[in-house]
Amino acid sequence: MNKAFISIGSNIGEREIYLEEAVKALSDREDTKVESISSIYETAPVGYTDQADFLNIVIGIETTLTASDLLSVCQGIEQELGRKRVIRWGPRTVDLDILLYNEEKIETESLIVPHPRMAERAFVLIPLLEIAPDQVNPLNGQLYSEEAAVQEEGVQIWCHASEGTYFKGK
Ligand code: X6L
Ligand code: MG
Ligand code: MG
Repeated sequence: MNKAFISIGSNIGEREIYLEEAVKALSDREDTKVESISSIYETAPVGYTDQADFLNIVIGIETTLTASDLLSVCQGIEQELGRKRVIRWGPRTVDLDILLYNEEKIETESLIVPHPRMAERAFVLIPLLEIAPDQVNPLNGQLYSEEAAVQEEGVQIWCHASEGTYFKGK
């Protein structure tokens, strides 16, 4: 069994529904178990800033899929949920990015793991550290929690993991 972490973001339409549908699509699979789900964070857009705020989460999964097959599955879910690639770094119904796959370093034409620059993105690191505070960066062996002071600006809790109608327990 392989352990992976996936960042999921949405900034079009019913953002929470897209997150929920993406998690459900993964958890419905025989080959994948969703082990942990962070709180939902509302986050200011990074990269291309002239777009709506995102909802972001990070999930931890166990899967028998290879990293390459997991990427295909994530891209299939994005397509199912209506993602259209219009502008680079632009608005999207849903985006699933593989952050980590075991403690492997992967560099192929289509996939780089750990996700490049994930350690600089608060909308990734804050939810990751919530569910995996002891996670080590496979590139340098350092704890993500100690690598850099996490800049929390632009990232706030939107729905706490322990609260409400969120998809925990469904
Ligand atoms: C210089 C140049 C500095 C580019 C930063 C950062 C580019 C992040 C792209 C960058 C640069 C990205 C999300 C987002 C995107 C998301 C929030 C990206 C790719 N996805 N902002 N921006 N949440 N809050 O999921 O991350 S586009
Ligand atoms: Mg992304
Ligand atoms: Mg992506």
